[in-house]
Amino acid sequence: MVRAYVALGANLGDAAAALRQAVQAMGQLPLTQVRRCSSVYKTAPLNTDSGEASVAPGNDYLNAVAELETGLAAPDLLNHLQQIEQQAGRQRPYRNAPRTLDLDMLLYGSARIDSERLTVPHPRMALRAFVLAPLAEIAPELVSAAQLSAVANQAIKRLDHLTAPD
Ligand code: A4P
Ligand code: MG
Repeated sequence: MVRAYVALGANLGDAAAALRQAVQAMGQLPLTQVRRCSSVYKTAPLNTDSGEASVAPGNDYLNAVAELETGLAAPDLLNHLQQIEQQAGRQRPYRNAPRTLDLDMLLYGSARIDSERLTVPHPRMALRAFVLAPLAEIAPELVSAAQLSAVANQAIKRLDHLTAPD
């Protein structure tokens, strides 16, 4: 079994419901349990395409991070995450488009993966308070104080807790 971390994001439709349903759906994947979920954070839309973070136009996001324990291989887990995105009505009209649900694999154990479909650790995670803050909440050993202070200027607001399904 491998411990994997998934970032959840949504800024279209009922984002809170989409995050809750995604946690439930991840808990029903084969060989997979949801071990922990962070709080939900309300975050300004961010563009990190240039390698630096800047606020982008669009609705605020809800973001969270979940810890999974999984026996799925990383490419299989990615397939399942993409199926859950599809079930949430995800469309991809253009890069960084508003989305009903985005599920990004942040970490898959200590694996380093660089294939056409999958890069792990997620290459933009260190630029994003909306990833680092919820990750630090459930796995403080994975995020350094220096990393958190590097994104401390990004506006994020902690809301309620997401609950792992029984
Ligand atoms: N892919 C490669 N590595 C991974 C990985 N570790 N996890 C590939 C998931 N997918 C990975 O993703 C495009 C392709 O990346 C996939 O087909 C997969 O094979 P996508 O979700 O279809 O497209 P996207 O959303 O345009 O790209 P991506 O990478 O999810 O976008 P980003 O960079 O994650 O940015 N601001 C706030 N406040 N909150 C957000 O959640 N999200 C984004 C999306 C921008 N700004 C945001 C937020
Ligand atoms: Mg994505």
